[in-house]
Amino acid sequence: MASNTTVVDIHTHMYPPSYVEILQSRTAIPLVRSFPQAPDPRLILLQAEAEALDDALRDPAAKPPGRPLTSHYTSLDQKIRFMDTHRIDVSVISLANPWLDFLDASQSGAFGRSVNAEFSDMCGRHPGRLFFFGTLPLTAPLETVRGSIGQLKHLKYCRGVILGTSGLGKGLDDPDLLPIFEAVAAARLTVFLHPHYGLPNDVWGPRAAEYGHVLPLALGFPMETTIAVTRMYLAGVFDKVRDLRMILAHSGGTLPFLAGRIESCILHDGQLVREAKVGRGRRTVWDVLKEQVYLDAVIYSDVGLKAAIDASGADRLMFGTDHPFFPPLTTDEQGEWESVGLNAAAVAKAVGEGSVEAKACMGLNAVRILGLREK
Ligand code: 5CU
Repeated sequence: MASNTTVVDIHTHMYPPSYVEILQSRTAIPLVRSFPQAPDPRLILLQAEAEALDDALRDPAAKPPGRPLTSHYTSLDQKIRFMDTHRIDVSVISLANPWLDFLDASQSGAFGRSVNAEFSDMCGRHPGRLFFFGTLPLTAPLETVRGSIGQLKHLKYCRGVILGTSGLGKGLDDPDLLPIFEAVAAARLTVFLHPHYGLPNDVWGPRAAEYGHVLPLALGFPMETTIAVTRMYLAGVFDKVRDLRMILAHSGGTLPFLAGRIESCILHDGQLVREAKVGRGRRTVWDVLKEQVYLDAVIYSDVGLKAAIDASGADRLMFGTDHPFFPPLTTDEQGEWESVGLNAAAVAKAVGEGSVEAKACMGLNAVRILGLREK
């Protein structure tokens, strides 16, 4: 990876031990469970893993569900070691999915406060090397969520909030979410939008179990992000909250590729035209992509990355690793990860190794956009 420039990883997760404890106490997904057929406890997160979980609970010879919960998910020392191995100068860490989405309203406010404090404390142990995106207790009452935004605004190393696509349960075009977007924007916190729910299991067909996690992760996650942001756009959220700034995970899902089609469908929609929603002065999806959206560079190929750069601009792309997900399967986890190398190589191939744009995407954009040099 580039050694003569600042490298910032803005897409890198952790589950602190207090969160793992909650997952260990659960009987429904998301959960952590040990199985006799696997050496490490298993982290089972996705609805697409439910059937494999049932199989493994019934039959000790069945393949273990989910993924191994290694120290890469939970240990701060391991995060720093990973950064050192990959010559990453700064990481903006975030709680991994599904955040606090599954917690009861009576629990989520207090737990959110403590997990945000835990992230803040981890950053404080490595000043200048670690920043974080906080987590909002979206199942709690609005005043509690507002309180959490107030907390995050004053935490020295916090640079935004990580958000899933479910919002308050009805998605991100829900009018009841507007006060939260407004409060986040007013606190100058950037939203890092990340998928978790994918698409309904039946989309993957009766042979899905033969294909591992490929379909939900490669296609379900990006489509989820694409749909969530398109719904926000159609509901006018970006116009209503002009100061809202969002980083979209996985280079915006398929948004850079599909923005033209979304635009054409809007222009040719009889209902929208009749309701005068397609008039002059309308900000297009392209405008929003260039003015209110940033994209991470977690797309593993220069082809997708070029589309992302064309859509949002090389000054709005930010490198990420998705650590601790996608570890190497056949080489030492303490060595270099192929998944990280693929994303770095995609940047070099898309804009030229060592170019001004490459330095921007690998780190300088993140420093500027997230204010990583601000005291
Ligand atoms: O492998 C996976 O399931 C995941 C996940 O759940 N979240 C993520 O950010 N990347 C991969």
